[in-house]
Amino acid sequence: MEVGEGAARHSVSLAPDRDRIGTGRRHVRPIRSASRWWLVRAALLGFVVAGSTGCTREQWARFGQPEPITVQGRRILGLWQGSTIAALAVGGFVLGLILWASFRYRRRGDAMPMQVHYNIPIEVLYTVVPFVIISVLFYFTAVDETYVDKLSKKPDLIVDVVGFQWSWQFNYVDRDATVLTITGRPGQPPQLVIPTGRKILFNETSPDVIHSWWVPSFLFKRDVIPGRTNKFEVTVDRAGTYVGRCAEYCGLYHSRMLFSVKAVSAEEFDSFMSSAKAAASAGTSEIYSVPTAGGGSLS
Ligand SMILES: [Cu+2]
Repeated sequence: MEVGEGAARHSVSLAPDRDRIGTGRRHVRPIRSASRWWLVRAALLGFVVAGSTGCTREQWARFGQPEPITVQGRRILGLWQGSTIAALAVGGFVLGLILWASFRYRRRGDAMPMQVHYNIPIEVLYTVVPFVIISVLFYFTAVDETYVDKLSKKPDLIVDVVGFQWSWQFNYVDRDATVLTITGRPGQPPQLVIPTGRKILFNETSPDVIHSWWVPSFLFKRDVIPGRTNKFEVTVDRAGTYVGRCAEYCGLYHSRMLFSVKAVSAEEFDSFMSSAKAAASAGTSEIYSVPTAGGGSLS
């Protein structure tokens, strides 16, 4: 009798639930005007936040990157813009689906929604589509990275960069010999002068720990590693003075590893080299030096 009573209770308790299970379609209603009003308010808030940053249209188009001043930097900016647009498109699409499903199929009453199992075409789709997206991103990244890392057989200027605790040294090299050295100190950041429109090869070395040579306007940084020489090449096409810094935490005075890059015309560069060499030879400069018989380079 007890078993029979239990079975009866069980069957009775199921009946109301079964009656409440809906088909899913029966309860679908369009988004109410209150929900739309929330969407409008969210969009307005977005416009206010965007407008209050004070960014120009060009700055928005660069998605936060500084204006590039090198041929290679413009290529990097293009990759960054393409990747960001792809990320925004994917993110916006996914967010839209989440919001759409949340509003359209939100809970109404106690009815249980239609229960479904996996859907093979959809499973295949959301496995294949991300793979296609990362393949496209990988392709453009590989192509642009190869372009940025390309070195000329005959660069117009060679600069050996030495990152040390805690400043920088720049050695201008001509026919495998250093012709001028600029040495900075923590409170006395060095300024590297380079010509515009010329291919400049940088050779980086470090006598102590890992540093990272970074000029934000180049949209580029490269680690300076003890025991090896890292190379890269740039062609600066805009004159001006640009800040540089160490981008790898390297010790107590890492924050004082500042320097600047001054890009000038070829004529101005030639006159700079002459005057700097003259000052170094006369011993009137603490920053500039020319090679002596005893050497003196940090590298
Ligand atoms: Cu450093």
